[in-house]
Amino acid sequence: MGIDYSESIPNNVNLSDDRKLQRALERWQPKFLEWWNTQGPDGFHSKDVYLRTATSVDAKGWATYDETKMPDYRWGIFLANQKPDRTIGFGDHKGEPVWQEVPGEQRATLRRLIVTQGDTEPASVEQQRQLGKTCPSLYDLRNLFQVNVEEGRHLWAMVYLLHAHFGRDGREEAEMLLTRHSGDQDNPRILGTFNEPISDWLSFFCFTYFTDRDGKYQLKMLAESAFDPLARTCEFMLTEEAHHMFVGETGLGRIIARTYEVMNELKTDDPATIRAAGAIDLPTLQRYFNFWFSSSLDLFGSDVSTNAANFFASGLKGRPDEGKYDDDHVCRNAFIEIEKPTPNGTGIEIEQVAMRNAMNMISRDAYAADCAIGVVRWNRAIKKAGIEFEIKLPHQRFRRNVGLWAGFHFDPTGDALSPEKWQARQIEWLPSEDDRAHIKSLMICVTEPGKMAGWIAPPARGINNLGVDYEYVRL
Ligand code: BYC
Ligand code: FE
Ligand code: FE
Repeated sequence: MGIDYSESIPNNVNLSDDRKLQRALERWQPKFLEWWNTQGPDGFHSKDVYLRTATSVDAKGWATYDETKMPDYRWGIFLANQKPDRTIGFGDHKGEPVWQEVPGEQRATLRRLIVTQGDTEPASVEQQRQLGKTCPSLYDLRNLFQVNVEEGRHLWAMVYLLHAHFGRDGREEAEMLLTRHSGDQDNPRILGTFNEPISDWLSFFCFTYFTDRDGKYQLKMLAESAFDPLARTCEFMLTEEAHHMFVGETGLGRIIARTYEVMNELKTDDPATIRAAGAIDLPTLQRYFNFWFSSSLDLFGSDVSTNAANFFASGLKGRPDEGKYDDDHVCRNAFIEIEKPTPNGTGIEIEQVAMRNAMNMISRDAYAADCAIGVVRWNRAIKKAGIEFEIKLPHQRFRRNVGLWAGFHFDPTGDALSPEKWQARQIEWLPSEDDRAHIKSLMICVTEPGKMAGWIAPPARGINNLGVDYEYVRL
């Protein structure tokens, strides 16, 4: 089905056939725009940006590119095509037809999941609100705005589900998605990472690499859902998400490339000399990775979770790429060994738990393996440049605030530490005031087409076959 652009809300869900739903969404639309204007990218509302917009859900050619002012972006509601005869792929209801309506007994749980997903989308836009002012290039500025408008569309995707399937409660939740704000003392966003400030571009690239990747994995799990409209919504969101992964991976790769270029030019591995040359030394990068990776691991919830077991049993949320997990998609009598801290916190012991209860941990492991792929690639490039340094993702036990390891202390290799040792040594592993001050000092706005800030290498190519020096944002 094509997308109807003559409607005030572009959609492929036949919105005009349901006047009540359409009117409810049209009432939410100005509130969304008001939110965008006050909480979205600060200072760029009147600028033309080279943006892609979804125009069909066809795998080939689903987007068109155009110069658009962000407040005029056509945020719409697009679901992947319905698969006839799709059945539930896992849990107690495996093999039964998927649901087109929300079963009464699942209503509250499903609403909570959709609200949690929806809450992260505008949160990230709020976190990134000020970044445009310190863009390292017009190319990067455009990519930031592309990510921002698409996170805005992801909010629309969840709001559509809330309005279409959850009645008055859903409409109230949709309003609240615009009134919680990232970092707000009184009314913060739901999940931890989405209240962390993103005030520099190194953090932005770490966020798109590590935290948007949590998005990718959570969307993959929800794309397995027995609630078919949710599954189809998430399936299409994943198409857009691929670009967010790309921004993170290439952004970090370009920073690393610029760093080893400077190291080779100056024949040094001294962080102070590298910094003085206006680049980001690799140990500082490592500390930022430690921060964002550990924070993003928390987003998977507790390692052992009755919530997760219920989500799986009832068919609400599967494992990422459920089909890839062996033959057992019911996991009723399956067990798995997990590591957990001994009661006094100084050791590690093994325990058998029901597989269903360990679904968060299983998904987190798949996510961590995906995070490691880019690291291997970067290390290969570093080695090829003749430099001896290996980036390492910290151990999953490092700096955790959610799950079994929360409240205990571990170094990046996973060895237990006393609280005193942790206090004394964490500065080695996490961004220090000094690191942050250096990164901040590099954040200078570069807006001449094709020019890059000195701490990041140019990209290999531009957007949609245009040159790197194309004027992606007209300032
Ligand atoms: N911070 O049994 P537990 C994205 C809460 S990112 C604060 O341990 P459960 C994006 C939890 O909500 C993807 N609170 O975990 C990325 C629960 O509260 P309630 C977002 C946390 O429920 C970049 C309680 O602790 N999507 O799309 O099995 C840019 C106990 O929960 C945290 C989703 O997350 C935390 N880190 O799993 C833009 C999918 N972790 O319910 C976008 C929907 C847990 O007892 N959400 N809590 O009040 C879920 O599937 C689950 O809620 C979670 C938690 C996986 C988050
Ligand atoms: Fe998103
Ligand atoms: Fe994203």
